Parts: sequence; C-alpha cells; structure tokens
Amino acid sequence: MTLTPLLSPLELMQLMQLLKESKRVVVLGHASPDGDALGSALGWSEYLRHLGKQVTIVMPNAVPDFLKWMPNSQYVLYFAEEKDTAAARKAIQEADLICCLDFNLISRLRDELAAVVEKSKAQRMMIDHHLGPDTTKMKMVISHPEASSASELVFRVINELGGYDNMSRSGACAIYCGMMTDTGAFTFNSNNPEVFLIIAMLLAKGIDKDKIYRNVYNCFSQNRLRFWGYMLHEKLQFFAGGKAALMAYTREEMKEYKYIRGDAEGLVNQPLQVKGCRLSICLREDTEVDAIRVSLRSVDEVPSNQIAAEFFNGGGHLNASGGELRCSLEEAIAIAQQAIEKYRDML
Ligand SMILES: [Mn+2]
Repeated sequence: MTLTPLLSPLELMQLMQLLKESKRVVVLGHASPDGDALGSALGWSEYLRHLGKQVTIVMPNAVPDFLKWMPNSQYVLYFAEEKDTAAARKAIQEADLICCLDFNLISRLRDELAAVVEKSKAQRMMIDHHLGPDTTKMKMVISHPEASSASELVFRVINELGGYDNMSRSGACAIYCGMMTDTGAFTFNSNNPEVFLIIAMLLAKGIDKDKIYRNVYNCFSQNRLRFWGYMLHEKLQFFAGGKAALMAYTREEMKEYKYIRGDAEGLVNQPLQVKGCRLSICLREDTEVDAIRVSLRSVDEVPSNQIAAEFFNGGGHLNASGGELRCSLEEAIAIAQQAIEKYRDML
C-alpha cells in the first residue's frame, strides 16, 4: 500500500515554481490556533527552511498552554501580543509568499491581521481541509476537506515534493500532533487507511507518539479538572429527550476556576459519551471581546456546521463546528435551545 498522490503533476509544478520564486515566507494559522494550526505551520516551516527560505510563523493570537511544548513553537509570533505585533507586521509586509494553513478564508484571521495580509504584495497559497475555500485571493489552493487535518496535507505535500527524507523528528512530531488533535487522537475523521500509513512514516522519524499524547491530553491543572467536574455536574443540560446537550459558562465561572486558554478544549465532546446524545453545544463568554463563543459537536449525519451557520454565524465540519454570537449569555442559551428544537427531528 502506498500514499495516493494529492497533487496533480501540474499542481506539483505550480507549487515548485511558487516556492522557487519566493525567499521570504510567512506561514499563518487561524485565530485561536489549535494543534493542527500550529502543527501544520511548524511542519511546513521546517520544510521551507530546508529549502533555504527565511520563514516567519505568525498566529493571530496565542496557542493554549498544552501546545507550548511543541518543538520550535517558541519562535512563533502572536499578532495580538504587543511584543510580537510589529515584527509580525514587518514580516508580512516584506514577505513574497504567504502560506495560509488550516483555514479557508482570510477573514478567519482577526480583523487587523486580515487587513495586513490583504494589503501585502506577497503571493498567497493555502493548504487546508475546511469546506468552501476562498480561491479568489490565492495563487494556489490545496484544499481537501476529506483530509483528517491540514497537518496530514502538509505531510503529503512535503512528501510529494521529495522532502520526506530531510524531515526531522521535530517536524514529524509537529505533524503528528496536528493529525492527532484534529481527530481526537484518531477517534474520528481518520478512517482513511493512509492516515495510518502516514503515522507509520512519522514514527519512522523517531517520534514518541505516547509522549505526544500525554503532552497534549494529560498535562492539565487541578483547576481544569475541577472546572470540568463543575460543568458536567452543575451546568450540563439535556434536551430533545436526551439527544442534545447544552453547556454555558460565564467569565465569572472561568475566573473562579482560574481558567487558562485551552482549559475547555474538548469539554464540548463530553456529553456525546452519553448513549443517544447526538448533538452537543457549548457556549462561553469570550475573555477578550464582548462575544459568546459557540462550539458544536455532533455524530453521524447530524449537521453541526449547518446549525452553526443558521444560528451562530459560524460553520465548520459536519461533526465539529463553531460560531460566535454578539448577545448576552442568556440570549445565546435561548438561541441554542431554538436551534435544538428546530433540528429535533434530525437528531
Ligand atoms: Mn484543522
């Protein structure tokens, strides 16, 4: 068994040409970067550096603490952090190539960063697995919604460009971490046997997948565990005869449990452990702006992305999506209940 080529011969040539023409490259991930955004960026950047490019990774805002162990993540610039803004802006202005990884629209960056990217004269390319990529603003779009993760796509692209042999253990580690976190440690979105072929190729680079798992999933604070206990015990509600779950929490509650970025990562998945529960919605007050962050998870054909688009100004994958509301948490809860009611028959 071998990997099916991702790129056509023509695409491969176009990509090689695009890389050949560029010296200074900026690699971008989406706002509130997750393991896949960071992993794909680190993996792709390593390859570009091997080609002799000068590479800067820019993320709109900080990554959660549980990703900060990733090799070379200390060099990432965070546009929202004052100490990094000027350097990030300069790198984008001076870049001749901007690579957009793990997001499909420039608007997925935060407002000011999106504007800086739009203004830059650099050529732009995308490697992503979200539905509906904006192809108009890109010189090249490598978009495969069927892929487990952008990190998987980055691996395939590097491999097809002949870069596998030079991939380091750190690069392999970043790519593995991105694939792992976007598939819930290979429990969803990962039935393609080739995913495991790629894992084998990454293991051959000497990565310790068990340690990567522990670094991501078993490294939390006591507060975080108690926060989850509180949410599941006190806040979780079921609707539609147990087929839908809803949790919501305030800034106050986050403060009480000394919430740090990433502490709620995965919380929205928990209600799906209950037999018969097919949709889970989590609402939280944003800590930085006046907005309600919405996460949705579903199973089988329940279209969480459609619900996110219809009720929460969002979208995403069929079974994992998100959105944002500009209202009070109480109003957001009412909207979520309406959404559950409307989709009751599909649950
Ligand atoms: Mn992703």
